[in-house]
Amino acid sequence: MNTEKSSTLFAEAQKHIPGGVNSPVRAFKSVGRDPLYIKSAKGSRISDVDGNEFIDYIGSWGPMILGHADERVIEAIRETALSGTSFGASNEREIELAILIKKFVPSIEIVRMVNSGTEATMSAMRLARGFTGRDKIIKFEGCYHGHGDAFLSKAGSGVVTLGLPDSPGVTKSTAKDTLNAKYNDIESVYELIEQNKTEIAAVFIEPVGGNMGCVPAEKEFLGKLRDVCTSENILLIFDEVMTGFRLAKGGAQEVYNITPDLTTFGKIIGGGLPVGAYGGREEIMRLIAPSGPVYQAGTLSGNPLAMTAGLETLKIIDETPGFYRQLEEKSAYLANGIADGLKELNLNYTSNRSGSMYTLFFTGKKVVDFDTAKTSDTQMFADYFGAMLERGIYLPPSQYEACFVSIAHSKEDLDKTVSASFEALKQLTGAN
Ligand code: KE4
Repeated sequence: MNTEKSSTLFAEAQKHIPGGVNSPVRAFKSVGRDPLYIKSAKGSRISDVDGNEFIDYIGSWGPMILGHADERVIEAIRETALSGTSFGASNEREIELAILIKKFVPSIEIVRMVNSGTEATMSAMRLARGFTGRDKIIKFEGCYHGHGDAFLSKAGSGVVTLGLPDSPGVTKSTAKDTLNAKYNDIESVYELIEQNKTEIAAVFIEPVGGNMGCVPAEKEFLGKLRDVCTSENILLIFDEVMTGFRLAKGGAQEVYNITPDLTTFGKIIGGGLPVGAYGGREEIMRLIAPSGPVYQAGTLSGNPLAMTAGLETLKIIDETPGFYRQLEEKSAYLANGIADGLKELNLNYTSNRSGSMYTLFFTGKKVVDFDTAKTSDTQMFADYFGAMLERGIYLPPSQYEACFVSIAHSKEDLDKTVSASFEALKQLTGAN
């Protein structure tokens, strides 16, 4: 496969941009290749500057649940842009999107728009500290909540992909207020609460982990987490930046039927433009300025262009009969097809799936947390990534990321992916 233009661009980019990229995990570092430069995308397909076309399972890391460049979303953005992109003043689309988010996610009584998932989690953390008067937070090893200082300890996504120890630049005083528990291990949470009695403001969790690869929370674990947060007056915050509007209309909290106190969103609610949001119980959200003393602000928050893209995306989801059933059927078809190939080749690699989030782990262990995810053979993953790319399948360039299936992925796409996976694994393992 010719990727000369991408490599030339990457060499140039490295003269001007840190590592040549504006987000680390895009650098393809852990898969030992130069990143591809993408020229265009449509539906399930993405094309690079060398004219190679791929079936895309990154989907901009989650936002493109409708597939790329959905005509209805593009038309809505185009039309809105003609009337201005950002006013730094209120516009009615902010109200429409807030109402639609509340319709989809009943636990949201009040919601604030921001411009990224990182902003959403940082703001939710400040709010939790303001509401409880407590300083510490519990997060889980392997979860990633954006690059806010407090969250960059034992984090997933690009942090673990690049093998970075907890990031330099985070002060000791900040780090001491972040406690790490083990995912799916309620005893590790009880222990931290016991050791830090009445000092913990919130527990942050990805209800389905997507940043150590796809690792769903066990229902009993999440239920016990809810109970202990309630009894200890600790806010339970679901980081649904990735799972929100992906796993169900109401996200993971609908799938698990568990109500958090606050929820953070991103990705899909921006429809491909930069948007994040956080929201939840009115008595908590009312503390946010200007209705309360906890300050948070943003020049482009709620801008009409981004609101339009998110609104149009959620409206299409809302108006498409059986949207999530179709997504589930496509995702199950893909995962089962790949699993059948593993069986036929007598390979005991494991995989996890939650709705349209899926990861094939190159380990024989059941992956239930960060430690078991890290038993994966990342070199084998890198080889598989390359073999799939050569066969026209564009996977997230890290063992510790999730694949995303969109409603635009056709049966032909899925069949091509399943056979590419079988051929790639056969080639790499020499299995018959
Ligand atoms: P952003 O600031 O990247 O919009 O969102 C941060 C974030 C927060 N919470 C969760 C659960 C997330 O998955 C993310 C961001 N996800 C990664 C992909 N694993 C973004 C990709 C990237 O860093 O380039």
